[in-house]
Amino acid sequence: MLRPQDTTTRETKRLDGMWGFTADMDAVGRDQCWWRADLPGATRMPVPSSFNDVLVDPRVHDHVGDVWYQRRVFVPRGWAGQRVVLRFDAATHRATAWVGDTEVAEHEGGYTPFEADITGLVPAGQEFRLTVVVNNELTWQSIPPGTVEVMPDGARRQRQYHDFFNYAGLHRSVWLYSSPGSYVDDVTVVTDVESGTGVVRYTTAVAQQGAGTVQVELRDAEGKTVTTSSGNEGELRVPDPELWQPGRGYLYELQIEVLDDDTVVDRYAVPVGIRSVRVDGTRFLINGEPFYFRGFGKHEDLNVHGRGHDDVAMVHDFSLLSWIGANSLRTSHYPYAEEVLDQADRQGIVVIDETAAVGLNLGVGGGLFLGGPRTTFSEGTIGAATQEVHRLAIEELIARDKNHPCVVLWSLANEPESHTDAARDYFEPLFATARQADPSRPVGFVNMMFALPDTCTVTELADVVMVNRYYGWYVEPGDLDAAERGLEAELSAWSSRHGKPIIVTEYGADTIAGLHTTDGTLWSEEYQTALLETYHRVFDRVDAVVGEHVWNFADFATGPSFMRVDGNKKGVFTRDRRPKMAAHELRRRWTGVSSPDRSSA
Ligand code: BDP
Repeated sequence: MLRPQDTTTRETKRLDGMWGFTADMDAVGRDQCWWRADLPGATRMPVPSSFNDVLVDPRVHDHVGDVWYQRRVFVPRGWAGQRVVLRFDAATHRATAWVGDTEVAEHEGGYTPFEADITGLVPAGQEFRLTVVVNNELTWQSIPPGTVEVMPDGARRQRQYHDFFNYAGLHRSVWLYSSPGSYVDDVTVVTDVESGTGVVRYTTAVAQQGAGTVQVELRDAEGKTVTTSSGNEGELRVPDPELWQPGRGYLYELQIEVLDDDTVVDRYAVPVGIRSVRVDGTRFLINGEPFYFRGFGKHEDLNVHGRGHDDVAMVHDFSLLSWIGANSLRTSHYPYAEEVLDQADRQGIVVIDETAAVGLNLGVGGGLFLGGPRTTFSEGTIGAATQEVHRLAIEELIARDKNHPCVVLWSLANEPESHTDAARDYFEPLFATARQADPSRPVGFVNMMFALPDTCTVTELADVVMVNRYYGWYVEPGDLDAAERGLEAELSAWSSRHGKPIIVTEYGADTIAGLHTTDGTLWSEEYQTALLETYHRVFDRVDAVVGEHVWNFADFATGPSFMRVDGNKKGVFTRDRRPKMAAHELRRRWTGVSSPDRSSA
């Protein structure tokens, strides 16, 4: 799905800012048709944001169910005769929207966009009441899964199988945009490098094209025309191209025009990074060169904002990535805002793009927290309905992110159960879905320690091995010698058994910033640093390891748990982005620079 864009034929209007907001504590809003009038008891709520931490009200913070958003919107006078579209970048985890009294959109999944063509519902120059109900419940039919428990006093409590707070709301921008009636509906760009020549294959879908023709023009970063072509699909060849490379996000722009005779009916532009991605034995190649992933699993998580997108915080995080020498990140554990991928495209940060399928593993959450293990894959738990939601989520993710050069690998799930035949049955069709939606990128999933090289039933389907390992923390806590032995033995086994590149997608230790000890005890900054060093020694000895992503970039909020002290503290930065000692160690390893470095100050 294409992002809204201002061009000579299109206009956008962001509907961000203050909205009316009511948490539907008694679950009566749908029956009482709250979209038909002003919301009862509405307070003001900023969009984008998670609603949970904005108001100081534990009932809102922990609310399970519906919340309602409402505002008035003007359709600009100048949009008469245009197609008018309402678009939500994300509503977590599902939403229904009404324009006036008319339902216009319904969407499942908290991290991918959806839109509604509302042309004709409201004439240009007039206003309308926009109402959205957002629901945050996690069930066996949602990604991620969960269960809602009703307490004796009627209170509803969310049970979940993942380790981050269940933030919800309108997390990203809401838009009204115009386009002509005949418009570019979709563009797919796949690039390659063949004997030094850049190849840009494009396919366009034009809605109501009629007799119109498509003209494309590839421009370089200075805006100079490189080459042109016509037709709904084609191949452009760029001799001696500036490649998109890790650390150097060079972008061309593919300008697409729908022409009716000589008149430009619609115009849309897609940034294009020319690069190739391939897996060859145990190597991960970008532009034919072995690539080594250095970076983090992150979260979209910030004090007060929750998971609400914020450009200021995003640019700062990318600046920290560059300071520390990271070249990549994983969008753990859900698709991030498109602004993040744009920034990564421009900064040359390589991205492992993950779906929201986290917690498909009842042996962990179930065994530890819910009174006895349950069967993960079954019709009463994660079954055919979940799989269908998961399948759609994969398709929506790829449809949204397919044109970003930064994305080099799809991650279909984080730490699902993957040592059973049922897991294999569940995942096989999903890998097929991903490969069909995008034959150009490798596909994988993130493995958890319960499925080892000889027992994992899903790795065979993947192009790379991605593993999260916690030797020295959850396993052999405090014993880094044992951790070193265990990790090396296991990574060597993955390498010899599967012969695929290995990315260690999580490793780390909870660390209270400011806790220092002489003997490097658990939770201290010394222990986090020593643990990372231990892992790095092993990575440097196992050839098939092609990447290290520390868990986590920054401390982040979680649900209540006796294992968490005000959230997960495995951040290399604190939640307000101050470096712990380990940040300096990583910077030394990844850039060769010892900090603090004030040489340019
Ligand atoms: C891994 C999960 C991650 C957790 C991490 C941890 O993938 O979401 O936050 O463990 O426990 O199992 O810190």
